[in-house]
Amino acid sequence: PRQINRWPSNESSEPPTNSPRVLITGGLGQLGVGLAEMLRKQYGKENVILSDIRRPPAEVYNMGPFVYADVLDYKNLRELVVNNRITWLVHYSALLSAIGEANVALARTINITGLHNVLDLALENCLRLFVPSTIGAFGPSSPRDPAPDLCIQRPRTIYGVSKVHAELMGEYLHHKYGLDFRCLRYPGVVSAHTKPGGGTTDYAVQIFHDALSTGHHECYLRSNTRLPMMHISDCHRATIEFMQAPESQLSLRTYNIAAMSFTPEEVAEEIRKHLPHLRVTYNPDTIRQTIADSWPVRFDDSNARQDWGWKPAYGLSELVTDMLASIREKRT
Ligand code: AKB
Repeated sequence: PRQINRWPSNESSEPPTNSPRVLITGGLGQLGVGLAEMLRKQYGKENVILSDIRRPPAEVYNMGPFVYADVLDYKNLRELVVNNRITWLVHYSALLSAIGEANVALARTINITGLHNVLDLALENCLRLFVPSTIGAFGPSSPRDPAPDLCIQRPRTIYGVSKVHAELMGEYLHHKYGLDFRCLRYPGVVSAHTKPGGGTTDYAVQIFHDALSTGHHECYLRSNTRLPMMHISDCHRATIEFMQAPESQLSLRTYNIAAMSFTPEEVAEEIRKHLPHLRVTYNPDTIRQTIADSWPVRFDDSNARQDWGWKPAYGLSELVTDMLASIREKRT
């Protein structure tokens, strides 16, 4: 680490103001804008800064503060944290599973070097640091149904390897220096307003758009490939509730969170209750099918439920109803 500033060991080491000052990296991916929106409702618009290396659409500028931040540029990050009195850092910048396999060197740089930068920054500035992990942090030798929080993790993707590395580095720095590191393993996240980019679970978003546009979805996974999934608002709520949980309630620093598991055929069947003419054809692609086959089909999230009260609101039927309504609303 570049510099370590130790935390006082008691819980009075909360941020100095009532409201945290939050910086979100990789803010223009699938999750950043929605999380910022939810955090801003609780903590005020000015206390949540979204960042990315891309220029955002006008509506993102209008929603609240947006800044340029490159996770590979330590000085840029440090300047942002210091100048804006940041106390919480949400690190969403990463290359996902499928795109990572096509760009291994870049994935290694963004997902590992970028992580080292935010870990150092968090240590130096006593930040509470949230880093998402994923079902992708498990591999073919992990228990699949369900995968518990603690078990064998030998992922076969650079994305998975980088996420196991993140879990271990964060936990190590927590135990050695008291870093307030918090990590949730997300399932595939299903959202209407933002598209995922380069993941193995992306079909679970695309199928809704196809159902409402052409009525035909060509799926790159086999019909019976079961994966853990979650509605985006549950994902945001889990993240915020976990960030707000008192340290004394956390028996772990990395938790699985679950909501539902489904196969392409099951989600298609549920969509057909609203759109009976949906046609799905299956054309599995080797890379994504192999990745999906190595991931858990279900998460055991009993520790998250017990320690800090995690409970999802959306099951499959609620998710499908909401997705179709939200996409329709956006199109009109
Ligand atoms: C991906 O498919 O790569 C991501 C994930 C499950 O982490 N959505």
